[in-house]
Parts: sequence; C-alpha cells; structure tokens
Amino acid sequence: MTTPFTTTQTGTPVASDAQSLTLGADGPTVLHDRYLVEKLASFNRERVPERNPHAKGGGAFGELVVTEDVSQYTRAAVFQKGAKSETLLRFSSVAGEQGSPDTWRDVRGFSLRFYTTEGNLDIVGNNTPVFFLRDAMKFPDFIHSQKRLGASGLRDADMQWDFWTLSPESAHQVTYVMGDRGLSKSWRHLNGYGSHTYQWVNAEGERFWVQYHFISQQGVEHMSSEDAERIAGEDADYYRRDLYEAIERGEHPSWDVKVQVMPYEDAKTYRFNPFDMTKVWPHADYPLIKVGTFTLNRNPKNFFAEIEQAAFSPGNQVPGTGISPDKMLMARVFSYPDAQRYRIGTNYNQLPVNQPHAAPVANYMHQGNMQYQFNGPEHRVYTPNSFGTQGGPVADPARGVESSWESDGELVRAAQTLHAEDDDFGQAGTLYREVFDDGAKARFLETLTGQGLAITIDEIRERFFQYWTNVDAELGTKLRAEVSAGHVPSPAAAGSGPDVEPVGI
Ligand code: HDE
Repeated sequence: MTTPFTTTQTGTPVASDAQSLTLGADGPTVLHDRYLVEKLASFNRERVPERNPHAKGGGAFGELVVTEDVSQYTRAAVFQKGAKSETLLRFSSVAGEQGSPDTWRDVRGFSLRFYTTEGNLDIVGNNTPVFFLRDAMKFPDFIHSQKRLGASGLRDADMQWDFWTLSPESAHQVTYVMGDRGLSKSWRHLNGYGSHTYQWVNAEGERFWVQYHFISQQGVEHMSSEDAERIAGEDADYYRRDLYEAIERGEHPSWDVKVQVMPYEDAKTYRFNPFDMTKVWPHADYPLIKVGTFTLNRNPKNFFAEIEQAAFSPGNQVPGTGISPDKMLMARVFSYPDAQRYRIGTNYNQLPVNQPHAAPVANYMHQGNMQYQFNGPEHRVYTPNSFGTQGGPVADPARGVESSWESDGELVRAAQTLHAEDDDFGQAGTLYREVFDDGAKARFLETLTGQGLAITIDEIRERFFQYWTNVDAELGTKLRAEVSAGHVPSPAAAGSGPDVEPVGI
C-alpha cells in the first residue's frame, strides 16, 4: 500500500509539513499560506471544554447479553432474555481535572450506554450505590467545595469538610469515599451502580421501582493509600492504561447486571424514602435479581472522538424503563444534555459515538451547527402535515408516557419527606460497623485521621468530630484521640482483600 499524501482539510495535497511559505528562504511568512493558518487554527481549537466534574476518565466498548427472563418487570427490548446490545462504558474520577492522577482518592464514575433497538439507554452512575446529596440545588456548591479556592486556586481540606459537615446527608457517601471504595485497585475491580431509583414498566403497563447493580466479575479490590500516592506520582494514567492494556491482551473485563425490584405501591410506606439517593435499599428487603452480563472487549479507535466526546444522559431511557421522582435524577435529565450542548455542540447526538447504533432517528430537528445527518427532500420540515409517510414521521400515541407516578400538592421548596427510618447517619453507621471488616475499619481510621489533621479551622474540625461521632460513637472517640494526639496510625495492611458488597441494613 502506497503511503497516502498529507492533505489540507479539504483534500488538497500539501508540499510540506515542516516549512512555512515565505518570500525567499529568509523572508517574511505570507498570510495566504492557508495550510499553515489552517494547521495552527485547528491546533488552537483541539480542546472541547472538559467535563465538570468527571473530567478525567477512560472507557471501552463491549456487549451486554441478557441471560435471565425479567419480562415480568420490563418490556424493554434490551432486557429481554437472549437480547444482545453493543455497550459503551466510561469510567472517571469526580474532582480531578483532565490531567489529574487516576489514583487520587475519589468516587469513580461508571457511565454505561446500551445501544438498544429502541434507542440508547444510558445508566450514568458511580462505583457507589448512594450520593452526597439528595437535592440538585446543592450540586454546584458541592463540586465547588471539592475543587479549588477562589483566591489561591488550591484544593483545601477546610473547604471540603466545611461543606460536608454542614451537609449531614453526605455522611453515607463520604463513608464510602473515605473507605476502601475510594481507592479502587483498577477500574476493572470495582462495581457500578445506577445509584438512583429508576422505573421499569412491563408489557401490561405495570410499574416497578428498580435499583441497578453492576457486579464486577473481577472482584472488588482496592489499593493502599501508600500505593495510591506512589502511583499518582509515577503514572497519572494508571487506571486508563490498565484497562486499555488488559483489553489489548485479550483480558476482557465483565460485570453481572443485577437489579433490586420494588413493587410500585411499596414506595409509599417503605421504611426509607426510596427516592432519596443518600440511601440504599437493604438487600434483605429487596434481593438482587440477575439480568445478564456485559463484557468490555474493544478499545476505542480514537480516544477523543469516542471517549472525550461521548455524551451520556440519564434522560436517555427506552420504552419499558424510566426515571423516578428522585430530585437529583430529574435535575440530571436537564443538566447532562445542557452540558453536552455546551461542551460539544447542538448536534452532539449526531456524532457516531452518540448516535443510536441499532435504532433509526426520525424527527423534525433538522438544523443547527455541525448538522450533517439530514432528512430526505420529500421530508416536510414540520408536523402535522398532509403528506403522509412521504411527509415525515408521526408520533405514536400508543407509546403512552415513558414512566409515570402520581403526584399532587402546592409548589414548595422543602426537604424530601422522611420515612420511618430515614436519618442522615444510620446507614453510614451500618456500612461502617457491618460491612467494613477490621482491616477496612483500621484503614478508614487512618484516612480520617489524616483528613482531620489537614483541617486548620477549629470550628470545622469540631464539626468533623461530631459528624463522625454521629456515624459511630466509638469511631468518633477514637478519631478525636488520634487527631488530638497529632499522629496518623501506622498504615494498616495494604488494602487488597475483597470489599464486602454493601448489604445495607
Ligand atoms: Fe453528574 N454530571 N451530576 N452525577 N456525572 C456530569 O455531565 C450533574 C450526579 C456522573 O462519563 C456532567 O457531561 C448534576 C450523580 C458521571 O461522560 C454534568 C447532578 C451521579 C459523569 C453533571 C449530578 C453523577 C457525570 C459533567 C446533581 C451518580 C460523567 C459534564 C443532580 C449517580 C459522565 C457532563 C461521562 C457528569 C451534572 C450528580 C455521575 C455537569 C446537575 C448523582 C459518572 O452534566
């Protein structure tokens, strides 16, 4: 095969990729050197705004295979027994910018897309089943508190803990992120969760509430804080490299897809508010039901085109799945497409990675920048029209409403209704006492002691002790003693034991 010639962006072969066009070898560079101008202008526009948060990440493609019959709960084609769907999974960290080290302690993003025959289904979750907040109104402030001070541009423990200790609903998730889940051994060795309550609807129109779990078949393992800090200095892309090279070696990681299913009516009286995403549903109440397994077996051909420009949204649901009255989830349905339009542009869903791969697109949204999919000449630009199938698609009223629930009442700005056992620290305490083994508890105390020593403002440090005392009184006492004595306990044994799946309470 002959080596192709370099061309301009419009296909004209070029004479040099090394010399600008000048008047004589030593003379002035001429402005009409369009290839020089084009190359420099393209270079200046190579970056799209990084995600804020979840800027640093990586991902791969694969396939979901549904092995079980869950049709009693959902009519979604993607979840019918035997169905196979192309899959994309992007992992990420939350707070760090694009160049930040993968192994900084953090929650890990777990953004899943199934390219189904009824459109793309996106389940955009984390490696934890809960979240720091239960109302989106606090999200920008939360992210600001985890990033950088306005004056110095520096990250700051006082700022982080000031926000967290003034937001007690954060305790469950902070217990996760300060525990072993915050330092995964690799992206292959972590579980993913939808984190929110979603809705499934079966063929008879019966509705169920569900929680998605993606259980790593590689096991859930973590690294010690010492290893994490060392690797952060040696290889900022450690996780990204691990995933890419494992797939290149043919070691294809896989995850079991499981769901917890709650009958629609249970939500009204369940002991926890099932739409409060700071809570788990104890598995004893709603056991995990297996659906199938997905495997990652293909690396991106181009990182920027396929991973940097991948545009997920929790609003990408399909017939038979839907969202729930979780305040965080409803806000995300707006925010993600808004972020994509800002980051990538109006027609971001026309990029190959964002288009549906197994379903047609047919509608009247037909202009905007970078439009390159377009309707046929006979297609009208409006609906309704008098031209039948020639004129363009029509909506299908038989589809009904994607997902639905009863609601009423005045417009208010108020905290979510608390159910019988709702509080901000109970499930965090259970996670610490019943799921963390002794090694995990020792590592947890070590981490929190280090965090406490980094707090310089007495009022915030006092609230820090109270916050952890509310999670577990004995932990709070130990932590106050360790921090007050000014020493970080000797590093506990490297965290390599398998993490215990949170069974909740
Ligand atoms: Fe995100 N989140 N988020 N988030 N989030 C984004 O979307 C947002 C939340 C998560 O790999 C952004 O394209 C709001 C919960 C992941 O491309 C943005 C709220 C959970 C990713 C955004 C939340 C997540 C994002 C940033 C409060 C776990 C990476 C740029 C309601 C269940 C997705 C972008 C990827 C990305 C908004 C809370 C996980 C700004 C408003 C809860 C994994 O749109």
